[in-house]
Amino acid sequence: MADSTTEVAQAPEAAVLAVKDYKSGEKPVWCPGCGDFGVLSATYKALTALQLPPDQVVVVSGIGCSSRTPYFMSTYGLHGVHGRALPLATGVKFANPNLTVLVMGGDGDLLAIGAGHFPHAASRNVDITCVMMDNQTYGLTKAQSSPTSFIGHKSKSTPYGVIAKPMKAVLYALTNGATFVARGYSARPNELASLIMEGIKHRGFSFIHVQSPCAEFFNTYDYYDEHIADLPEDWNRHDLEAAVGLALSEDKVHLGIFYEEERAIYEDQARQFEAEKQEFDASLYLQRFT
Ligand SMILES: Cc1ncc(C[n+]2csc(CCOP(=O)(O)OP(=O)(O)O)c2C)c(N)n1
Ligand code: SF4
Repeated sequence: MADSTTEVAQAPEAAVLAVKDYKSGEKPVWCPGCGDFGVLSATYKALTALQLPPDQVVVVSGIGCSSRTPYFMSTYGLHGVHGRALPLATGVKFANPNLTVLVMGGDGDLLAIGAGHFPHAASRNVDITCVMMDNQTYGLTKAQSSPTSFIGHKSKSTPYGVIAKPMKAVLYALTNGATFVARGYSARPNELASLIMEGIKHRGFSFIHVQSPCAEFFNTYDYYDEHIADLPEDWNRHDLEAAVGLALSEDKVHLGIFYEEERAIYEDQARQFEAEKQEFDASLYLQRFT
């Protein structure tokens, strides 16, 4: 019988996961040039860099072109109800805190119908990573304006142009208690991959705002190629006031990590009461109503 040294020497090396291991085999149904291709590619790269087993990852989405992302990944996926990706993901993470949980969806899904859920996921600091593909329109339903559309933007739902001030996604995340806030651009998938990777590694609610143009209905590539700027090299990502100030006033569209903070995560805090929990006796409970 071989001794233990020989056994160790002969043990097969752990398999290395490659980008192909995160692909489901379903070809994305997005239009040619859609920014969401860049986001998907960046997500594959981030998961590969972290070597996360696909069966330990859950991608949760709502409804929209961007929310189709789970179909194209070999991880677990949950294509849920419009606007409800964050509460669904919170439930998944609570049920099994060992999983890596991503929320992937659009500006319509997360900032219009889903905007009421966003602050609560952020302030609770649930350990999930939310990647918002912001194309400033509703792509799936064919080009209505969204909460992030520019003032004056003419669409089927705003034929005279948008008159509402656009929501600032980064500011919304910062002021509601997100503990990791970053912005990327779908046309820079390598940088975006690093941001997603950092977001996943961060313990707490990570929000990654991605400018991801809709090539079909609102092609903003030229605009973003011109307006994108990196955060200053000496940017202090632990200064909340500076991050809020920049997000409020920026005339460029800054890329990088705006803010990061360590704070207790909700699922840990909630579990501290587990020792005190008692078996639930339904008959005793029902007696209260007899
Ligand atoms: C309750 C409900 N209301 C409205 C819709 C219609 N609807 C489907 S997707 C969508 C918006 C999608 O926009 P966004 O999240 O920005 O995704 P995109 O398609 O642009 O990626 C809307 C309004 C729906 N499916 N369910
Ligand atoms: S409609 Fe727009 S968002 Fe939807 S797949 Fe086409 S380019 Fe992408």
